[in-house]
Amino acid sequence: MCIFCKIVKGEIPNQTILEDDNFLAFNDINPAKKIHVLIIPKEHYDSFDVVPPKIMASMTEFIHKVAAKLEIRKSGYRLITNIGSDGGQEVSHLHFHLLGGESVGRLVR
Ligand code: IU
Repeated sequence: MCIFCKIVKGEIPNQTILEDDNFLAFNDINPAKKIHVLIIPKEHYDSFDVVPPKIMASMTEFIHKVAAKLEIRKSGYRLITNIGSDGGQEVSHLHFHLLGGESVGRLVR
């Protein structure tokens, strides 16, 4: 079982920000910014590349709720998902990095 599936099952502890029946948001163990939250579907999908669009629609709603709870919708944030080896993905369970709480700078020049 993958590490994020173990987190979903409660076998590995996490600092939960928000949870519902289908999604979980928790603090990254190695934060890159003041706010660094990972948002995952509880069901396992290897990456964004294989997630059904219907799941993404409800995941979008959940991500909005996470950003609202963190009170960063006005100040802004960055949302990233890495896909596969060239994309720099280390954990093969779809996750979005939500980064904020400070300026995250420019990603592409
Ligand atoms: P990536 O997109 O797959 O490269 O990102 C994986 C992230 O998961 C990375 O930021 C790790 O710090 C984070 N992480 C975690 O929060 N808890 C864990 O048990 C493991 C990785 I393994």
